[in-house]
Amino acid sequence: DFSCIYSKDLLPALSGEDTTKSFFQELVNILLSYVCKSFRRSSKVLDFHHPHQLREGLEGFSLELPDQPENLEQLLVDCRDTLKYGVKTGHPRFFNQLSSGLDVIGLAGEWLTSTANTNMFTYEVSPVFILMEEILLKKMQEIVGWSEEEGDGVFCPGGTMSNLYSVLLARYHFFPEVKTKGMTALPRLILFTSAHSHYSVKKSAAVLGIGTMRGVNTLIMILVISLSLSLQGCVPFYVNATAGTTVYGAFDPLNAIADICESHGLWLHVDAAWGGGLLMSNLHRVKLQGIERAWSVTWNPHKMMGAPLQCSAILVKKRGLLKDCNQMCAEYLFQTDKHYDTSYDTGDKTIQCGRHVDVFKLWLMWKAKGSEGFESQVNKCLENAEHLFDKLKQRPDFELPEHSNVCFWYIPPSLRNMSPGPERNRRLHEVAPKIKAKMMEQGMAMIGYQPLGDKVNFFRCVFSNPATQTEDVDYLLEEIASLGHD
Ligand code: ABU
Repeated sequence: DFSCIYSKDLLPALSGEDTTKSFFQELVNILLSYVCKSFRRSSKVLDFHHPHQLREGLEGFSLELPDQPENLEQLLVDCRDTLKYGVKTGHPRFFNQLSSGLDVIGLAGEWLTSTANTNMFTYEVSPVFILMEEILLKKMQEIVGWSEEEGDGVFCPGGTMSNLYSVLLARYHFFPEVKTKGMTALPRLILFTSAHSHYSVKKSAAVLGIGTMRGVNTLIMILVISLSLSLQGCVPFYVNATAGTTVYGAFDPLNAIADICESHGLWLHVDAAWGGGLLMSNLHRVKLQGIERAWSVTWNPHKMMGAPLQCSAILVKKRGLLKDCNQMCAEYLFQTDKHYDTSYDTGDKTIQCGRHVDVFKLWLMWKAKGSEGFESQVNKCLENAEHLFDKLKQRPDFELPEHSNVCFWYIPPSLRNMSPGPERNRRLHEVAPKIKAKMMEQGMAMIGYQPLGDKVNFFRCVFSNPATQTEDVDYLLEEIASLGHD
């Protein structure tokens, strides 16, 4: 009974050890019950409530902050309720995001990381994690195909930050004076990315004061635009190619883009945040052929490799560039007269100061599965995608464009005999959001949708959850068809 016990009774309180242990035992029971429930197909993916309902407080679950301390019984109830009203992203029928699944070893790693509660800036406070980061980065660089002498990198808070690093480093590589003189010392810079690339590339250009970019649909456009811009006094310097676009899962032809970048002296970045996981698979890595020619690569193990959020790496071919570009030599942290090899004080390579430990969970997962385990996991995700694709092709009530994320429309009976045109598109645009709303109210599965270019709202089904089986894919289709039937 924790109703008369308060946080002040826990460690560091004198004789708080036993109470602390009991409190954690109870909390672990709550977490374990949630973990088991997350994998149970009979349990809901979510118990949806509108923001105002959650805000007002449900069944005694209040989000308001008190002036007086609450007892530990109440805190445990709050923990249970927090999980209850959240979304079970590890559920086999959660298809909503590129990052999904609940890897038990990864979770254990995350728990340990939080317990250690340290900071990744210096070796003196993070000796083991700093070395683990070095070893993981080396391994990933080797898998990308860089030589022993090449390669540097850092784990970042997400793919957007990794992409930001790539633009920052490319700019510094060509114009090191930017660090001290700023953008006014530079000519007008131009970067290229395809229309389907992740919006973070555009955001990076805005954040870094470049403020301009061209969306290019074909390779030849890079060539043509690049030449014409050079004539106008602008300096093209960077091309982002995507290996696994966010919506379609499409792969840019990396070798062809690398040829153009080489002939024009442009920095080639490959955003493999989503598709990077395929590098683990001998069967599927062919889609990323040419990635070894990139100057930088974004790769998010929290996507297809199933590491718990967050786990994203920026890999940089040129050693030393990260440090030269970002180091500020703060003397209170990065003293040069320490008694160990201070090249391991890697924090000054980053644009952050404090940095969360994102590496331990991935390191532990790699130990637990081996590279081969990741390969099977990735292959399984692709098999699920193929299964869905085959099923959709056999059904008259679904239509799909051809892409490697499985994107499709459900066609309700009332639209099946309508000829293509604006009216059909207008009505089809409303179908996916309506089905998703019903799906969320019901809570048994979850999938995302979006419009793109000239295409009206369509579903995007992504596979990164190793718990998902073909029966879950079949369930999803039936669920959509039954919710969408008019
Ligand atoms: N940063 C891209 C994540 C997008 C998604 O999960 O749908």
